[in-house]
Amino acid sequence: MEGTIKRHWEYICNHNKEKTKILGDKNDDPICEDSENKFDFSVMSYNILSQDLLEDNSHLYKHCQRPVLHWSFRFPNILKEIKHFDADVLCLQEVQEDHYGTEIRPSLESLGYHCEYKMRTGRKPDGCAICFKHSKFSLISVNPVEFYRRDVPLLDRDNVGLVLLLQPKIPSTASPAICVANTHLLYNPRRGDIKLTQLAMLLAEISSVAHQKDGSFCPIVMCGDFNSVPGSPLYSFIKEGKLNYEGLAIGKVSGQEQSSRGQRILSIPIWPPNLGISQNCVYEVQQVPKVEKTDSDLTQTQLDKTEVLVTAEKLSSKLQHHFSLSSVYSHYFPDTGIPEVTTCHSRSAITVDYIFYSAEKEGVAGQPGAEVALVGGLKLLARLSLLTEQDLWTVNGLPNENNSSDHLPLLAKFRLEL
Ligand code: KL2
Repeated sequence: MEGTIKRHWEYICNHNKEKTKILGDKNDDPICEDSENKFDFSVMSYNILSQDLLEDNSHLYKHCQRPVLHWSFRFPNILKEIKHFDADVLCLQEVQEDHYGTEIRPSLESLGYHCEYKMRTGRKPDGCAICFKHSKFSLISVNPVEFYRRDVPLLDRDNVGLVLLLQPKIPSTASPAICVANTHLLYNPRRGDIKLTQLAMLLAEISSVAHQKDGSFCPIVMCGDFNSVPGSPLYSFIKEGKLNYEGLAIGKVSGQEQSSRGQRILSIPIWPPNLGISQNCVYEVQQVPKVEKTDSDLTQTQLDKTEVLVTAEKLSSKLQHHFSLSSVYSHYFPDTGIPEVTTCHSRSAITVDYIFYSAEKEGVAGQPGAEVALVGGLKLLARLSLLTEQDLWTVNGLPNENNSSDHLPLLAKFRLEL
């Protein structure tokens, strides 16, 4: 058809390297490609553009021909795309509740998906969905996350996340569960303080869901629209597992906009202690000061000392998390250095959508006393190539006749070695 744009599968060349077996001495175990001891699955992350948000922000879609903006035109296209790619897991954002109930969920169910949904709080029309193929997984747990907190003034926005724990269906072999998270972080380019706190809340929930009995984490896939660009402090925090935000302006966190005129510097700490999330992005167990005597026996001076200690501990401008996460995409075309884009409309063409995953690592896992907690590894097999802004303007930007959101779907194929 005229105006269609081709995306191809990129197979990731993995010059791998003998796998380090941690358990036992089964060195006679053949490590071959067609081994039975694997579980392959594919994941799509797709912001499908809620119709209400499209209509509220109609200035962003002036470049579009009117008919392509109707939901009755867009939804069949989106469904066709989902059906065509046939991913085992779908992480969808901007899923409008009324459309979810009447069309999206029934359609996906008839394609063999089990669907879970978390609507945004407040009066927001949309939410995040995670759908998975019955044939591939069974559901262990559903864990919605609300980033709105009545008791934390900073957290006055209605964004949400959703974390599922899924059990791969494999004959005869035991498999760890897989933790799949989906979110759509706050858009406001100036409020990096809120974005980082929302991310910390999602990471804390993932920690709690992915945590296994032996203290390690099961494999993790974290998808979504993070409203932050590659290389930004928020993005780097996800990938590096640490961030020193001292002196960082709140408008610089996401990298969506250049100017940080008149912007506040992030406070230390970013979120208050009553959120119950540590600087390591895990839920805090209620900390009781370790004192021999009961509270009533303490003098005021002793209490002051305790407080000072607790405060000193918390006055660090460093964030951490325990996962080692890789991005499915590399965000630039290797030959030209031109950026990939995941969203394109009249005001911007940038990457804000990601599929992050806990990558298989050689040698590190199982080292006694390793600093980083053990995270189950996935191998990236392939990804569906993204496009440049220029590619997209040759088909009139987004949405267009064939691509019915202002975002592109991201797709990855993973392997879990058992
Ligand atoms: O970046 V987005 O689009 O995933 O494509 O996330 C938000 C924005 C989404 C949910 O809040 O609505 C879009 N200017 C541009 N886009 C906006 C604005 C705005 N002022 N407000 C919301 N969105």
